[in-house]
Amino acid sequence: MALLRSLVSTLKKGLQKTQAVLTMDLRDLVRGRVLDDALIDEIRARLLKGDVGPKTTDRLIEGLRRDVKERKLTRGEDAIEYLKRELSRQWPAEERGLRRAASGPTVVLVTGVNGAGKTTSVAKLCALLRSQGHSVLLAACDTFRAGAVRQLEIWAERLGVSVVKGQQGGDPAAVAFDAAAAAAARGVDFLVVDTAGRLQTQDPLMRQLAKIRGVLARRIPGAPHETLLVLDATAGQNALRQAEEFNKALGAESGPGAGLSGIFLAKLDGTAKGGIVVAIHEATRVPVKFIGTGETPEDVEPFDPAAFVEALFAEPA
Ligand SMILES: Nc1nc2c(ncn2[C@@H]2O[C@H](COP(=O)(O)OP(=O)(O)O)[C@@H](O)[C@H]2O)c(=O)[nH]1
Ligand SMILES: [Mg+2]
Repeated sequence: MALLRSLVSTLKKGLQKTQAVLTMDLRDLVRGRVLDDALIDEIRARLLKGDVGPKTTDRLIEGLRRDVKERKLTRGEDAIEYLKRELSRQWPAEERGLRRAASGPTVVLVTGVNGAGKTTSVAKLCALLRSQGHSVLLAACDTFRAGAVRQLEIWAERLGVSVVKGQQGGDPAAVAFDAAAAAAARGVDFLVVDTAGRLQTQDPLMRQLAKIRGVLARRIPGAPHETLLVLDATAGQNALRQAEEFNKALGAESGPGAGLSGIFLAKLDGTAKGGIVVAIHEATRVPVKFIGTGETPEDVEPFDPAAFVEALFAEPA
């Protein structure tokens, strides 16, 4: 419980803006009122404003109306308890930790659009894994943007890990190949692969990503064990669309093991729309595995739905 409490307090920091809009608002809204149709309509508007998304919002509101009709809920405050309960239930006990290789290095491939927070999130994953006692090697596969390799190297120096890199403008798949070979030869626990920003609609770049995956798989059986999409939480419904489309472009429909295996939701500290976590999960079923709450490698948390919902609806301090 102490762990949960400390998680909740870190999350509360990251979710302050969301709380300001979604929760504090919601608590003020319902205080002392009867839970009638008019109030339910207002709650609905607040959920949409918090980016919980139309689909989830409709499901929640429908259930709320049903329970009110059956007289299970009567007071405005009951609505908060109901929403907390329903949102926690939305996440079954699915695997939210990193998938691991049965033997040899576990390969984590990180993708997403430009500026989403990929490189920073790679540093965060690295810091988290190092703090758990794992050895980590990084691959600088963003050969496109000038300064991208250097940015990763600076974090790597601070975190005390090595980076495999190539030529600026070179083939990122070649870097991936070298990195996989180095990871296998050195017997590291994790290889984390940073990549260039791409849009899910840019076919050549999506093919390049598929090529990187293929190269990793040839060198290390089962790799990449994780394909994480980094999303900018401040992008709201755009983030949701990216999740859906990257997942599809990576072959989610072609069977288990394809598609995305998880989401790293960055910049949760900068958004009033933390409800997007709920919407993304409902739309894609891809688990949010990590959240980013700041600009340093320490600003990362494994995603914990119970703590998340608790923080979302916590009374302001
Ligand atoms: N506030 C905040 N800023 C972040 C977070 N993650 C990344 N950033 C910032 O977002 C910007 C882009 O990050 P970067 O990792 O270079 O994105 P990339 O282009 O996807 O590799 C940088 O200014 C980062 O410091 C986060 O969780 N919170
Ligand atoms: Mg980058």
